[in-house]
Amino acid sequence: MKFRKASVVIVELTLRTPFTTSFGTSTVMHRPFVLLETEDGRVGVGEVPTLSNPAYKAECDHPAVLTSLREFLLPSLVRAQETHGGFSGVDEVIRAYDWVKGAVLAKSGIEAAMWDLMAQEQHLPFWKMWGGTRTSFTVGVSIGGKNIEQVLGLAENAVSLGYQRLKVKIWPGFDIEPARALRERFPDVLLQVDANSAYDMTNWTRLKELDGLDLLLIEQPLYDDDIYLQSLISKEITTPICLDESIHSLRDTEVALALWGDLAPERLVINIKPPRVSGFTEAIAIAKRCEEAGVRTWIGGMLDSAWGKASNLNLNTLTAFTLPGDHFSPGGAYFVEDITTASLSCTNGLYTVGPGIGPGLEIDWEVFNRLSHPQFEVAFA
Ligand code: OSB
Ligand code: MG
Repeated sequence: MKFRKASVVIVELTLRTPFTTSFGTSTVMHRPFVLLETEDGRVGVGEVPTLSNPAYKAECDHPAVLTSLREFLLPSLVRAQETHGGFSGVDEVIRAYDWVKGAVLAKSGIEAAMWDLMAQEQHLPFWKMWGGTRTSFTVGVSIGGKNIEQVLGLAENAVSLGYQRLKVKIWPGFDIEPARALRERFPDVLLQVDANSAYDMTNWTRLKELDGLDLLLIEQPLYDDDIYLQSLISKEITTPICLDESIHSLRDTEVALALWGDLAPERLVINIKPPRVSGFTEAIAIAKRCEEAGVRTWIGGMLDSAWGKASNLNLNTLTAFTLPGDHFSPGGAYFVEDITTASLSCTNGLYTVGPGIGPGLEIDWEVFNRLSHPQFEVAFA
């Protein structure tokens, strides 16, 4: 495959329901999309699910992603094409920019665009390319509310639509009460909480009060860059700890497996977000390694557009991803207007993949272009 041009645009997506986490409330997302154009005129699309600033973690903001793409990643692709004449597949694309440290979200946008081109060339849905077999599976919702009433309202709506798995955002002072209220209201639902690293070594012990509420897991209680301290507190709290922010690669996963040791199958869970681990290739490698170690995993979301969500849902067909992921908004569609011709839908909390090429949905170019702010283009020789 030979490229003619890469362009990066920012698509402005407005959330239907504002989303609150320990690091703030999001309403409008400015999303870089990588458009890779081949010499024969096909276009591959990759979303980079950025947030408005680096409060979730480093380099997840759009200014950082744009810089990495413009200054380092896309120029590396241009040089690799000059040297090798083209790319035979996704692995060769990854190899072109592998020398860049970090920039996991930015890298994932290029990889996703390349997967889209490969899918178009092979006329296959992602799930078939990835060897998925489970065509129907349970999906969950992530609730980021400002107060108990709002959380209960969003949960009520999700459960009435048939969702059987809820995740709720917590932070110091807004933790035990919302979790207890949800558990009392929904005794049988799969319930988990996400702290987005809002606790530290002085106040985490408060979370021990969550043991007894039969939670599936506590996501990222401590520091975004820590694995070790979370492995220590995991020995003192019976609810499993799930790592999100601190896992970027298979190597990070190996560190967690080693630190949890024999406790890993029972006490460790990994949230695998493809963009946070540089792309689908690494996401699959992590899931398979965890499956081998008997450790549970699931696919997290980043309030992605329907394009990104549909791609992640294809990944869910691999049985190595054992728990339901974050894929649906409790308030209905995530965005006032999304960029695909059809919206994502599921029945009774179950999603079924279809025969559609790539993610299984198509870009609505009228909406995409109308919501896009062009940023830059990189020409290939
Ligand atoms: O920590 O999982 C997170 C959204 C933005 C940033 C971080 C996180 C989230 C979510 C996922 O909770 C929400 C979703 O995409 O459904
Ligand atoms: Mg999380």
